[in-house]
Amino acid sequence: MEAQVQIGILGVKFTGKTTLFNVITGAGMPTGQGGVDPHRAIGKVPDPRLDRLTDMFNPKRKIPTSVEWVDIPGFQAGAGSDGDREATRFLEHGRKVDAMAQVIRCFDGGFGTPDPLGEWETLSLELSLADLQIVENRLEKLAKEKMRMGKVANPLEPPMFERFKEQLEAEKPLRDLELNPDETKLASGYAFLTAKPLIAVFNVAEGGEAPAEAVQAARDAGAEVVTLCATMEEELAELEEDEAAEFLADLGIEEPAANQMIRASYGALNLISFFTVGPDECRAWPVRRGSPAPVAAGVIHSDLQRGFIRAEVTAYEDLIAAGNMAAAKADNKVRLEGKAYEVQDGDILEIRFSV
Ligand SMILES: Nc1nc2c(ncn2[C@@H]2O[C@H](COP(=O)(O)OP(=O)(O)OP(=O)(O)O)[C@@H](O)[C@H]2O)c(=O)[nH]1
Ligand SMILES: [Mg+2]
Repeated sequence: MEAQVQIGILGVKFTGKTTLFNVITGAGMPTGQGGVDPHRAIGKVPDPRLDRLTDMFNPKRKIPTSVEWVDIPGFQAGAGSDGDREATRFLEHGRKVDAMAQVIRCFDGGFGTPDPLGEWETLSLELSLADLQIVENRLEKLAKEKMRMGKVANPLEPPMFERFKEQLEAEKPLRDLELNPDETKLASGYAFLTAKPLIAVFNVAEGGEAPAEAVQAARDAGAEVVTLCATMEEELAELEEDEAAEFLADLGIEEPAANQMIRASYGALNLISFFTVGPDECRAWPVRRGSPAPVAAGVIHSDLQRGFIRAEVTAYEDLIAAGNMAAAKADNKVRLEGKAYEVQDGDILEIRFSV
């Protein structure tokens, strides 16, 4: 099965990326040895609401949303600027994912004094330089085009790329810029790294804390922030469920790493979940917050978007309160919504369509 969302795990060498990847996916890849190619694994997104719906409808299949995690080998500082192919490979992998999670070392582990703020700034700089190079190339091409033809094909482009250049030269990410829909479309073709949603993962020593200034820097750049201890969670994964819960509580950890990572990813990507239910399957689907019903229908199948007529919508809480779908209908909790309806987190949808 194809995952609907791809998250890249990246950062400086030896920060615990593969350890975290193993914790999240159970993939059991060797740690402490770098490598050249990324590891990939699909992780299911746990959602107690889907469990509850499955209990109610007793379907043949329960299908949670899935995320593909891509564990990208670490990079060394200064990699992007010297044009070294090997060293900049992580940038290419980064371009292909929907969001990036930067793992930052806050533990010693024999690798020397941690420098979380330094690591954060180093990656930001690498990403900015890579984007700047694309922007400058584009501006150069546009200038030539203007010289040759007397004008550029798309007059939107020169001012937009000039703005991008200014932003990047001021060491600010492109995600901070407000773009109009035409510009958004234009920019999306370039897969700019600093425009991608970002998660800062502070990998701390057992009981440790992420330094406030590094957390602030990440927040200022619009990143979601996660703090965890990857090696401890690795041990946790070997325990039985109730033992693990006790261990978590003892350590004052509210949420295991995998859930934190998924929640942060959904936050960074601005995703919500909606559900489809029935005797065959109960299934969770991701969609961008603020999406109208036909777009959500399109996540299920393009035919459903193309032929969208109406959506039957029941809020998860209403269905649970009513006890079953028939009772929810009798309570007028099953609404008929049209094309403009904005899908809400937890909505249960039944799409009426005709193609
Ligand atoms: N003390 C401590 N060690 C850790 C922690 N997380 C990872 N390590 C150790 O750090 C070493 C490197 O971990 P990896 O997960 O391989 O690091 P990586 O970021 O994938 O490294 P590259 O792929 O080479 O960039 C391993 O020996 C881990 O056991 C942690 O939270 N605390
Ligand atoms: Mg690794």
